[in-house]
Amino acid sequence: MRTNADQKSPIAPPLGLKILRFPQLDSTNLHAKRIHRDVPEGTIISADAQSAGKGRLGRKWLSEPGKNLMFSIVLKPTLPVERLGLLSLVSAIAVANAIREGTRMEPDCKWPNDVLLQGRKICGILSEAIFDQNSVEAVIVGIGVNVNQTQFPDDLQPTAISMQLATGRTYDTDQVLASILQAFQAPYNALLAGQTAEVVHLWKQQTSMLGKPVMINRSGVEEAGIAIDIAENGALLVQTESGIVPVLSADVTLGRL
Ligand code: BT5
Repeated sequence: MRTNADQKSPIAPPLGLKILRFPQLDSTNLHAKRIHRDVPEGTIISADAQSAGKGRLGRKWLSEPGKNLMFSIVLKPTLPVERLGLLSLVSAIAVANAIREGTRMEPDCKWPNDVLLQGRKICGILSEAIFDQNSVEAVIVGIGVNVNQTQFPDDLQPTAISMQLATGRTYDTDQVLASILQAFQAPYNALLAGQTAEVVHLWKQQTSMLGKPVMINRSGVEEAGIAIDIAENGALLVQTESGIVPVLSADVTLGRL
């Protein structure tokens, strides 16, 4: 099964030609899902505040109004469904590049959908595919980046960081967005052109988690292992007592065995 029309070019139009910016939304992903049919590929839905920011698995994304980036990219890729998971890696590569450019520090991609700085979460990514019968109509890639927030709720304070907290500088969120969109284009085109190994390679250059112990939690079932590699479909390969397990969707905790 492929997404969209097979005759489409494997080169995506430039992202962000259309940016819809809102002072407040429930969630940029929810809004993108409401309007994706009426907007071209690459449209950005951005909000200064979200009243129902979403993480994965029903979790919440909390972001101080006016300080950070919260946006969704409407993608309409021509891709085999089994490669959709690579879009999270493409997004993480783009965000990591923009954070490196802005902070001159080394970010660290954490599979499947986080970017860390100094061991703390600076970005979360929520990719959601919209299916029309048995084909994919669009993929909404939601990205939250902590840019200028310096105080987090008590339970997040030890695990969250922002660009400003890391460097002491304030950042122009529009510039950070432009930098992410620019960095998105090349790995996204590589993915559309079938160069999945290139996408995986770019992601692996920006992670420290391979070779390290991880605890994977799949639907409440925990298993310990060593993260050894990323497969060409974006799955995390984990060496466990029962062999090498390809993990396509899970929560991963670093450093426990
Ligand atoms: C994610 O989920 O990390 C995906 C977050 C995606 C947010 C963007 S914002 C724009 C777009 N519109 C949306 O509604 N969502 C997307 P997950 O891996 O489930 O992580 C969620 C967890 O991260 C929460 O349970 C908290 O522990 C933590 N968290 C919440 N807000 C955070 C923040 N600002 N910084 C760091 N950690 C945070």
